[in-house]
Amino acid sequence: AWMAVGLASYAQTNGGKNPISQPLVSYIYTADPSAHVFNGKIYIYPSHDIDSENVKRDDDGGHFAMRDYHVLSLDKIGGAVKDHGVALDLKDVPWASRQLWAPDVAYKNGTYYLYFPAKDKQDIFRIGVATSKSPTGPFKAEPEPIPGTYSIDPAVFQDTDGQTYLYFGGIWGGQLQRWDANEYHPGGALKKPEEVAYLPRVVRLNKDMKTLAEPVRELQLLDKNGKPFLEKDNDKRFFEGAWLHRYQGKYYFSYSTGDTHNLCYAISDSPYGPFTYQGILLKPVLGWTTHHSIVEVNKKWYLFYHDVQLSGKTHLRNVKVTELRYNPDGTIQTIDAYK
Ligand code: FUB
Repeated sequence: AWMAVGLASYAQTNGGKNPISQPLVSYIYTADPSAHVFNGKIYIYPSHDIDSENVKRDDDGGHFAMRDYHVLSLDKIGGAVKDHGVALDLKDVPWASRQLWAPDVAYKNGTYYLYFPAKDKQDIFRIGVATSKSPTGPFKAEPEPIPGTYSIDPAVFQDTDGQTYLYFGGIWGGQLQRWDANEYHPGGALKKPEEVAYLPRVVRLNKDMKTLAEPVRELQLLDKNGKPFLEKDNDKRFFEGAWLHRYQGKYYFSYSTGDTHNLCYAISDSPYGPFTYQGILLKPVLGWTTHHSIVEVNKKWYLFYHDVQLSGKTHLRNVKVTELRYNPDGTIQTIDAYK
């Protein structure tokens, strides 16, 4: 069963200028939209934000206390949005204790795989997987997280040769600073301004889609001179929210810079990188976080993201979509969501 959300359109006009995106759903709060097209239909896998006024605020995003996932679907961009109800509940994830953060989904051989981060019983972020025969769930979680995974924000990319890659990581509340060479160091600190910034992670999945095929690697993210970013380059360095898409044979890695609120992107000839920084794809939006996905629908490209237009509160977000345009040389035109 699904509920019609009943939003007439995704965009309103700005005095005859470009369309300004409107929240896709307004009766629940949603964030971190991972969008996919399955069988010609658009499915969005967002976080489901809840009012957590009674959850103690900490510096690690503890008030992002999400407890379930809902799947949204649309027949076309601008069409009515359906909410398919609870697809996975925290209480049905045997290993998890709290904070169902940004998920993603992949399809293979008749099964949909939902990848999601949550804190385990030791309060360490891990990445789990849950499966369903339907893109809208309900999903059944595996009893344990994917062995060898850590931190947050899984994004799954399936290449044209059939290989599947998992991108993940997030610093600060996402705990990436606690992991060095895939080993856990509880005291791991954020980098100092002159130090080389933390790097996102990439790993190939096995054909079973539930286990890692190799040790997790650091994804090399370099500036145009081939140099890694320092922590003080925080308007460009990786913070969280990885996404990978392919366009005209090149691999595009995009991500959030967190405390400076940009979405940036980098290009490579390989899904493993090294990726060369290109620029900003989305300027800062209302709220502290934004988190995105990029997907092709009927030969046009779209950016799904969130802001806090409806609530004005950083932890109560709403997902949106806007068109993404490439230049002839393959670079992406920077989006200002409010112009
Ligand atoms: O939604 C919780 C966290 O906030 C996500 O995992 C991050 O990417 C940020 O959007």
